[in-house]
Amino acid sequence: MGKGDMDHGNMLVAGDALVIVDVQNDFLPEGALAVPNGDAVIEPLNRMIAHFHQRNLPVIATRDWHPRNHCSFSERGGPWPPHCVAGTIGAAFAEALRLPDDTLVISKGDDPDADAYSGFQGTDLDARLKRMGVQRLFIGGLATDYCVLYTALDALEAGFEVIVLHDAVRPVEAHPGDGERAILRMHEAGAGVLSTETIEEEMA
Ligand code: VGL
Ligand code: ZN
Repeated sequence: MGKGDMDHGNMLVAGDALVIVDVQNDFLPEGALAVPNGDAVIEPLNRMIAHFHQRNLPVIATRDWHPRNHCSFSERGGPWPPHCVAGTIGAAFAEALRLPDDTLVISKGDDPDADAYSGFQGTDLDARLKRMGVQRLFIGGLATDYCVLYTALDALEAGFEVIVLHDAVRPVEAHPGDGERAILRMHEAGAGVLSTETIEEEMA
């Protein structure tokens, strides 16, 4: 069985963890950096959160957590409007996202002079996951073509198996097709790509 063509008969077992990427108000419709239909990820993610929580498997939530003068903001010549400034409502997790109380929250992008799309960049996520015995990550959230993409690629690089939750991600699509290209890149790098419904059908 090649990497990426995993056995679906072992869904949600010890060693699995759910990683929810940047489901924050600023990335939802009406937010400062709205991802089209970004709120559509919440319902499938809430279902996955419930499945992981029921099985006592770890739930991790990353958040974009920028200082006001972050280098990715347009006023500093960066590509984005100001967004997810640490401590603001825009940086808060979506109200409708039902994160368990023991969710491991990973903040990233807090260095004013470095962009950090990946939840592994400048954080202790790798070490913490390995200490918890995590081997496989189920990844969903925002945005497919930035933080989900780089988090998944770094996870593979760090030796984790990765399954991207296809119906629980949405792209910014600064360029049309970026979302599907990102899915393809993750798949080519070794990630499995599955819908949450397929996972539910395959669950023990
Ligand atoms: C993101 C753009 C800028 C993301 C973060 O979470 O995908 N995108 N900062
Ligand atoms: Zn950002």
